[in-house]
Amino acid sequence: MKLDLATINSLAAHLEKAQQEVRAVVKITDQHPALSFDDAYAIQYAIRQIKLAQGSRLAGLKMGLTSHAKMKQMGVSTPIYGFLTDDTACAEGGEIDTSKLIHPKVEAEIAFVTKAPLKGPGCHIGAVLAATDFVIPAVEIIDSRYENFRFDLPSVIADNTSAARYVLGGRAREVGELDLRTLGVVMEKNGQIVALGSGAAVLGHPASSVAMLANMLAERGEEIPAGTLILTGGITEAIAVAAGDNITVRTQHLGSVSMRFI
Ligand code: OOG
Ligand code: MG
Repeated sequence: MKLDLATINSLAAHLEKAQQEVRAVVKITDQHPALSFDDAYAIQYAIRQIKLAQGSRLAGLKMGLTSHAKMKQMGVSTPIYGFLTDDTACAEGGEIDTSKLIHPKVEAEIAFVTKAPLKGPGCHIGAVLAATDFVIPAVEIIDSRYENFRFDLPSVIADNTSAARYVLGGRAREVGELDLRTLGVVMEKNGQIVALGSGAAVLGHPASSVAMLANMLAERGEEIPAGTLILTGGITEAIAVAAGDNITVRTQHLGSVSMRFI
């Protein structure tokens, strides 16, 4: 299906309003069952335009559903991408206000920052590693705007892949010193280990998530510019959080990222 521009803009405004009002809505494919991936990304780009017009700045890009743990949890099998804005960055060791979120969940991720542009098609791990300035551990706080966190792929793409907040922390390192596949990650909630995994959970190697992003963007004639922050996707399943919870993610060789939900 190819939605007309007015429908794309009104669905974008609808999802943006749900986020502003901290209110879950029915997934948009209930009303538009034939929504295509192209339509869904068009809605996501329209949300991006709304946010930029409101004064937010683009802070980076994200991949989602890149690990089997995440795909299994959400019942889908294709990675997707979205965008991050500067006003959703939260301080390491800081507090995150749950009253502004619907039903937040946390994900342990490895983030990349590029030093050269990456362009598909044909982008591969080698090109990504050569273009990487540094990697840094991250926690993404996702918050689907859909009731019960239930969606299909077109709905979640339109909803900017549930992006809500993110925290960078720990220690930035050059990739040459690290084996990102065997890098261990442990997530603790209130001192208890709730999830663990290693970098290979993300498409075999987190850099392949960045390569896939470059190749997906190429389909729209876009590239990843130098200096882009990219969250490569949750290594483990996402963990629900509520006010009072403390989260710490410890990533081997990269230190820890912590936050408290209030
Ligand atoms: C979609 C976003 C998934 C990740 O890291 O896999 C994501 C969702 O599960 O709500 O950000
Ligand atoms: Mg994520």
